[in-house]
Amino acid sequence: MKNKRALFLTGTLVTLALIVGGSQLWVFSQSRLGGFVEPLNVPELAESTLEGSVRTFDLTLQAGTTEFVSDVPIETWGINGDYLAPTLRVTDGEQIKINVANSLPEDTTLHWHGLHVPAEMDGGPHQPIEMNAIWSPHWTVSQAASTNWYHPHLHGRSEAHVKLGVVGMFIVDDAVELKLNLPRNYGVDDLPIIVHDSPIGLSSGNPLDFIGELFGSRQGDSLTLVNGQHEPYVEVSTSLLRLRLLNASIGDVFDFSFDDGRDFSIIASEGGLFDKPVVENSLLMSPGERYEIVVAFEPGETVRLNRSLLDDDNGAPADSESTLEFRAGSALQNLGALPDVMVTLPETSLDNVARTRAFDMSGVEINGLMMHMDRIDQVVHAGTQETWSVRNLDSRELHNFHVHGVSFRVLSVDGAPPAVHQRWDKDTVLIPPETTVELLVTFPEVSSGGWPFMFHCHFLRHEGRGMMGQYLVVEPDESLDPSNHMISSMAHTH
Ligand SMILES: [Cu+2]
Repeated sequence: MKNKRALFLTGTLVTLALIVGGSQLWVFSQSRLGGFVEPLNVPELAESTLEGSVRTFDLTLQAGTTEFVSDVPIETWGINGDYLAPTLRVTDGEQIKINVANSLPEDTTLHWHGLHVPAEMDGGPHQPIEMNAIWSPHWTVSQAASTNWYHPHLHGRSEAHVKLGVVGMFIVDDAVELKLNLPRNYGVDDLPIIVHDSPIGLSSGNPLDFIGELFGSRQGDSLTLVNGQHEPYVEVSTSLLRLRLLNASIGDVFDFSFDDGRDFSIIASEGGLFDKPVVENSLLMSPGERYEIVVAFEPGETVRLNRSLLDDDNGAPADSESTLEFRAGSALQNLGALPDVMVTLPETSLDNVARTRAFDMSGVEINGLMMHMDRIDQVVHAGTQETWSVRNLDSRELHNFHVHGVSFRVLSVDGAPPAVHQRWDKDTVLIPPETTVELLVTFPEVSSGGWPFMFHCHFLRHEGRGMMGQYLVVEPDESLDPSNHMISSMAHTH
């Protein structure tokens, strides 16, 4: 099925005729893609069936094509479709099973980023799904209402598979969130906002980049897409809009703000709702991070969400551009005011810290090592807390740090308290050059059964080249010495 997702052409037209291979004639006109003429695509909620008390989802990973420019099909990958994936939505306490069929032309995996799952169900590099195979992880959802996501995590191939489009959102609901006066009408006043890269270099400025990419002759710049579109718009029908922001890019750090500089309320980070909304007018997000924000609108106004890119080399703000336009209707349904207090969260306490560990990130190494599938790097005891001190030793390169299977709290950034919106439960944190971030990590109550969890930089180019390590969660009476926990036999059985 052809997947129409045309990016509209605006501005000065440049008409190009290319003769390819002496026979095929390509003609198209373009100068700049986008232009806020296409309504925002909202990923569908994934359907599920009840098998007894188990909510079961069926996902098929598949290759297809998408027309980012009319009549120019580009190879994309998706789940239950040609590009991107449906939104999974589950409730705290429920038993779920996800049948993942791999119809892609390669082995892959599917990792539930942010979900607190048994290590065996995590979908990391040790749970490959071979071509034409079906993998069926299952677990009981046990975490607060939160915005999570899912994407491939095959060692060395995450970047390619994510860039081709295998990215979906994974929302957890719970009884506490349900009682609060928050927008939660999916697709109306509660929108998934997946910000990511175009699958190829759909250069926004130079048609030659785009054409070159089509024929594999050069690497153009990626465009920033929202839910798979460049510069779409949204019609707003309510006084408040909840945006579940996900930075699903392979290596961009976005600084989000609105073009009129308006304030918005940040209500949640990766681990769930804050105690109370935090008002800001900009928000920095590195790959893998999620924040939920609520924005207020006046009838009839038009506002754009802008993003600046932080330069990968030195962390300095680079170009700023609008990514999504909001058009408020002439009459808006009044959703009232956000609650002053949302949830009660345990204060951060260092009373029970069992151990402190240090992680030095540099180049594509952590503690001087690159990822090895058979090597356990760290062993922790189930149910304990540790402080992990993560240092970016590089003087120019940005990194970040993601830990599978857990949430953590950011204790400090170079010794200073983190920003207010960074102080609650997270699973991914930006680490600027020559900066140390101290984390309080709370490990699962049960051992990981010999299956490792990953910790890694979520700039996928770094991760894929080796900037990842593995930790095991073991019983309290087991050794913390990694050399006592060889996994070479397990790594090849699945
Ligand atoms: Cu990195």
